[in-house]
Amino acid sequence: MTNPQPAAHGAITLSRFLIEQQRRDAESCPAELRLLIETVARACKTIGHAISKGALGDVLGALGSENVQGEVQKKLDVIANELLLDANEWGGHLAGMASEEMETIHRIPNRYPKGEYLLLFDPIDGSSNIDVDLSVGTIFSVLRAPEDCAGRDVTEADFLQPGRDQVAAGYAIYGPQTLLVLTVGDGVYEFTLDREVGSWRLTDGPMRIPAGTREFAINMARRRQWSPTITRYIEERIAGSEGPLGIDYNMRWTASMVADIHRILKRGGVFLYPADHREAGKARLRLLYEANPMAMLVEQAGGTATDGRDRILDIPPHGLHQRVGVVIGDVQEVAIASS
Ligand code: FDP
Repeated sequence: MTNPQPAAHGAITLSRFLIEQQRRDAESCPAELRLLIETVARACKTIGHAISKGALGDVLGALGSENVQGEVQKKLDVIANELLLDANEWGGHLAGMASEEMETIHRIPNRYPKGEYLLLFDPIDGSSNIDVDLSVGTIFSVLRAPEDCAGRDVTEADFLQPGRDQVAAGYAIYGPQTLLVLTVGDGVYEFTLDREVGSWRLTDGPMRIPAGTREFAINMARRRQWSPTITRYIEERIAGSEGPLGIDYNMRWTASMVADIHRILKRGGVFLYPADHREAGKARLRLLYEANPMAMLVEQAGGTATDGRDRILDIPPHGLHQRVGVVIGDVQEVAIASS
């Protein structure tokens, strides 16, 4: 298979990329999936536009409500959720959707045709950053609906598939540039939004995580929750050239997983949000629409992802909003930080 070459970067639109991917390998990118991805990408453009208006668009601040996780909902969390639902429910590609912002699944209304895919998303990841003008993003994951879904309503159980069964995953990042990073299981590609013409343009890929980058991302304030393995891993890196490793490391923490993972895809390193080792199951990140899509992207770019022990993509889900510890990025660093 010949992948698009860097020389062509900027000249290839998302539509052309997906059509060419479909021609190369119709199994990884059938027409239905291609159209679904284009719809998600279009919704992300609208979300990015709303975010860029900031105070002028009355989109900042909290709503006074909480989501199913008990977190305060920002206006933009709800706006982005609605935009994704509206954009995707009528196209005929989906059997249902699930989101961080909704307690249960969203079935496709009967007035629209149903498709064979399930879409899961975190409409605004890193929402604590919205009001202070730092990067936030949208994360999405696409699963195939189980075959026996045809002719019946989808249920929550249909969404509880391990991450290795994802057929596509990606994120949009609303930062200095608006980017879309995507995989259909055949490499990871980055598209930059050309704001003047409103078109996504291929700007990087197939992306490979550079090896050997000495950078880690972790919220140090959660130190008391770390397992002995994570504690040792971080302490050795903080000791740097004066410790057993004899090399200095650097730390980055954006409090926006999309931005931290994007940095790792471009520059290397590792991101850790471990589960609380004192309390089984207490973790921050959500498996189905945060950890799984990021794990698929990172694995496709030559990295790896564990929950601190086991491969994320092999975890059998038991709940729509299940949380999981995450250690993700450079293969060697993840191996050392996972016991
Ligand atoms: P947020 O809740 O603000 O949407 O999704 C969870 C997440 O952001 C990640 O994007 C981010 O890495 C993390 O939470 C930030 O956690 P801290 O508040 O502990 O820094």
